[in-house]
Order: sequence, then C-alpha cells, then structure tokens
Amino acid sequence: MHSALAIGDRCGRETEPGKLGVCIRDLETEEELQPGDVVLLGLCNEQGVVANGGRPGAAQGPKAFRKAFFRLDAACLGPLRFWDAGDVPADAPYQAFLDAASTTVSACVRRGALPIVVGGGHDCSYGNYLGLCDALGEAPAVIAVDAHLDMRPTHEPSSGNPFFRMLEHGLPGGQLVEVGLVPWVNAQRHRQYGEARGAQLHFLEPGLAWASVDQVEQALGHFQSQGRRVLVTFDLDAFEAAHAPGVSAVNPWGLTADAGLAMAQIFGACPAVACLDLMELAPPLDPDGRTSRFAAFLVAAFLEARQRAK
Ligand SMILES: [Mn+2]
Repeated sequence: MHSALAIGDRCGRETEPGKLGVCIRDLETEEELQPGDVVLLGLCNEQGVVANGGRPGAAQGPKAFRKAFFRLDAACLGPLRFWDAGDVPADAPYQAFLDAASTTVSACVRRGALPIVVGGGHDCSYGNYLGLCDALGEAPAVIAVDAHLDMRPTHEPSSGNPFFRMLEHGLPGGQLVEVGLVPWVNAQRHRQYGEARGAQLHFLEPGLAWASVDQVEQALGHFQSQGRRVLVTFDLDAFEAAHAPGVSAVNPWGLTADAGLAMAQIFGACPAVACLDLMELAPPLDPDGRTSRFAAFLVAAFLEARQRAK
C-alpha cells in the first residue's frame, strides 16, 4: 500500500478555542489512521464542469468549504478524530484527481476510517467509487443526491458522467439509487439507459420534495440489510438556489436545506456508509458564502449523527 496521503495545500486553521479548525490534524501517512477516524480530502477540479459546458468555479470549492467548516463549533465532532489529507490542486492532471480520490478513499476504508471528499466536479466521484471497490473487493452501493442523472455516455472528463462510468465499470444497476432528480433537466435517453440498467431513479414531484428523505432512508436500510457498504454522493445542485446558489447548474426548484440536513443525519447514523462526498461547490458563484456554509452544515450534521450513533 502507498502512504502518499499528504496531498498538498491545507489552508490556515482557526485558532479560536472551541472551533472545529483547532481540532483538525494534518494527515501525513495512513499509518496514523484508526478505526472511526474521519479524513477530509479536497479535489480542486473543474475540468469536467468546463468540458460539460458548465460555469467554472468548482476548483475553489475545497478551500471555501474548509473556511466555512473550520469556523463551526467543534461539539459536532465529539470524540471523533478528524484528519485533513489536503487538496489535489487545480493544475493537477485530470487522472491525478481520480487517482488521489481512489487511493485516499481505499486507504481510509481499509483502516476503518471514513473519508469525506469535497469537490470539485461531480465526475471525480468516480474516483471515490473506485477507491471503495478497491478497499471492499466489490462494488459498493451508491446513493446519489443530485438534480441530474449524470449518465452522459462518455469516459472523457465531464461533470455529467460519474454514474455512467460507475455502471460501465460494473456497478450493478440495483446498487444505484438517485434522489432529487429534476425531470426537465435530464435527457430521456439517459433516463432510459439508467432504467435499463436497473438503477432506482427518484424524480422530484411538486409538493412532494420531502419524499426524497424517505427514499434515502429506505434505500440505505435496504443496502444495510444486504450487508453492503455505501458511497453517499451529494451534488449540491440538488438543492434550491435559495439554499445553494453556488453551483454550476443553479436549481430554482429542488431539495431544501432542511431535507438535506435530515438526509445527512440519516447517513451519519448508519455504519454502512463508507464514504461521503460533497461535489460541485463553486465559490465564485456564491458571493455571500451561503453554499459553503450549507455544505459545512451538511458535514456537521453528518458527523454529529455519527458520533451519537457510536
Ligand atoms: Mn452531478
């Protein structure tokens, strides 16, 4: 196994007592990890967003996430040990993002630690998936919270392809659940592809947005009862612009912050969850920092539920 987990940039820490930032440790090698630890990795990638015709900005997501997250009160962490593995910088070659995601996720999971990956284009979630395949010796289940199917049929960098790549790699369709899908922004041919593969695709309906929380809970319970570990991937564009404007594909109608936090608690309390990612955070499109703060709240809610469940 590699011990090359110290990736690069880590932004400045808070020094104010009681803030999360003072509780974070820099991760140098995977030998430092113990079961139950949590590891943050940033992927400063927007190549796939740009290639897909989206608005750039996601390369700055990890830095803005850290700033917002480290300002929060540390109580949500409880006894959990939280490590920072740093960022893969924006000028890295495309494959370096997938490789770093895969290597870090695999190393963490092998040691019983939980990786939390912040991006960056959603295409990089494919690297998290590969890391879980490596560590588990089989494909994980995947629960995606996203406005989009992301089943664009290409293996080139594209923020619209992570679930296509996972399915083509061998992820059984029955192990993929997508919630928060917006009907009018997805191509019928992508929907037909996903359905033909057997993926469970939950499209939003007006007035029934909270159903997504129940869908998440049912899917997670199902996978847990099968003994499967789960990759949870949030595309922040699943959330309404009122709560998450700082994304490439701004969403006027989607999940609320409240529903997202309820999902984060459900995921956090479930030991089957092996990896959490939060993707598509684009700070240049987020002038008042709302989306970064919301992403930080999602992780705080997740961690709080996790430490309470222990
Ligand atoms: Mn997506």
